[in-house]
Amino acid sequence: MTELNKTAEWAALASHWSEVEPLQMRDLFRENPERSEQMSIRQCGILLDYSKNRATQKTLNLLLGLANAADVDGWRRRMFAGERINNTENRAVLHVALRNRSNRPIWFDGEDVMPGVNEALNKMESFSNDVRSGQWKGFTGKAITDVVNIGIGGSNLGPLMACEALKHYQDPKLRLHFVSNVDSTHLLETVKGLNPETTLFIVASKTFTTQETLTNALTARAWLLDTLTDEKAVARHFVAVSTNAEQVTKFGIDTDNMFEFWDWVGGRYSLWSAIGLPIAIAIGMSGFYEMLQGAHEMDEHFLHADLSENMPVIMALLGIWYVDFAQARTQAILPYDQYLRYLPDYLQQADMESNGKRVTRFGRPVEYATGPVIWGTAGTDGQHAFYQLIHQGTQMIPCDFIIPINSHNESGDHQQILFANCLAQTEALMKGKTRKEARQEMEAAGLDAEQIVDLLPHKIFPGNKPTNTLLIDRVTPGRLGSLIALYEHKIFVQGAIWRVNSFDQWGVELGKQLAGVILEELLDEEKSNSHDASTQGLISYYRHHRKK
Ligand code: G6Q
Repeated sequence: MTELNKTAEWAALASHWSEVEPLQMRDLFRENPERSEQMSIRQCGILLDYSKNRATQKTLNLLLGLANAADVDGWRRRMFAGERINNTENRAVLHVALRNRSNRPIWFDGEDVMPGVNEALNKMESFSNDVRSGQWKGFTGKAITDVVNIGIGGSNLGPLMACEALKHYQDPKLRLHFVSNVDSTHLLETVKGLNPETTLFIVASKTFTTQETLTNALTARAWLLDTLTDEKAVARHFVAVSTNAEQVTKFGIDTDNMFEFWDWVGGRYSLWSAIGLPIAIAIGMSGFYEMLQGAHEMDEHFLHADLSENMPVIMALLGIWYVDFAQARTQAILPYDQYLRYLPDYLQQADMESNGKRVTRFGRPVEYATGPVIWGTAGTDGQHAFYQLIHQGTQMIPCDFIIPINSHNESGDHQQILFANCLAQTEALMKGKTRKEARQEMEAAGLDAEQIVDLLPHKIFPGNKPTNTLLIDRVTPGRLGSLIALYEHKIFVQGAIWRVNSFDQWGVELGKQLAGVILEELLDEEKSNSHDASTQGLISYYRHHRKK
């Protein structure tokens, strides 16, 4: 198979970049009044305006040629058909089944997975209803007031992000907390002030072997028993979400209190499964179903729409355009909504763990850049911090601006100000400020000729900075579902084109192994001193100062 960067499609794009590089977006808009209309897609309650990109129709055609050559159509069909496309773990990738609200059969190894999916949803429904209504009682007969999710990575970021995003729909009497870091401060600061009699812990771990989660869960158990003293209390205050019944039992949680999912659900794609239990408890199962429905609508769009009108595909292709042909190394996710403040963190994991890969799925080193660094923050805060570098730094940083038109917390003119800021940024990033405009502005402000000469280079904005703008009506469970599914499929398409396996995470597994080795040596001085001088020195320093 020809290396990706040796294909005709790749070569055409590489030479096309030299045609596009000198073009100014402000000229493209002037020359084509239809540009915004032509470069927008409306789907699943999301308007994607991708016209502020350094791309022409020819660019899109060439990118679509690359997608066709990579058989993106075949890959999307194979994923939905339950093929084992996660080849290094020999697993299918079927998070789409978890939100398959059409309930049409989805086959894996000759078996329809939908009855199992529905059964798991029913169990979540009945449990979340019981907790919300107060029917589920703690050991001393009191209703639950606080739910603490203990999990990390994919078993934390999804429910954390979604519970924050959908806070408006929560009953304030039932509080949700998330503990992920193995630093005891995280757990102990979280339980400070909580009443063990009314606290429920959800231990969320796909493997149920993750050191951080199990350590936190054991400490939480001890905290509970410190007050409730009777081991039997654990059954009323601990539930587990996992694929590993054996380890759950070993930990001491009854499998009746276990919510199952399957190895064909990747950790970072698992908030649609029982890992979403905190979301169901927070907003109710009807809200959770709405979120699944929103994601399902995006799945249908992704699976059936022509690639040229396909929202995730277009976003994926533009991403590849910048990473591989314009050498952009990072991408910013900028949600203009406080409720979406954890979305950049969530997408950071989704994208970087999926496409942060250096070999193809066949094990050959890639000869081109793959996943970019994903980062960002919510609202106007970033404008007063890092936007400087986006406007006038030396790197190209493509940005996604995501904003709802309506706020759940309308108050005075806040929402208009927020919206105006968002659009003003995308416009300024595209247009920039020319020498002439900067000069005129300073003249109008009454600066003298000498000051103008000195300041002019600093006041020029090159513009031509690429952005996507995504508008939604409001942050609802349904729209959140569509938005997350949009990014999941974008990541999938990029992985398909880059020929990487987007569904394994050997780098994460490495961390899990390494910590175990050093831990033993920290605890036991007799253990081998087989590290490099730096690591060994740091271990000795630690031992010495811990003793003191
Ligand atoms: C996600 C990754 C990783 C994983 C955590 C927690 O795709 O695999 O972030 O979710 O390491 O793993 P457990 O759920 O098994 O505890």
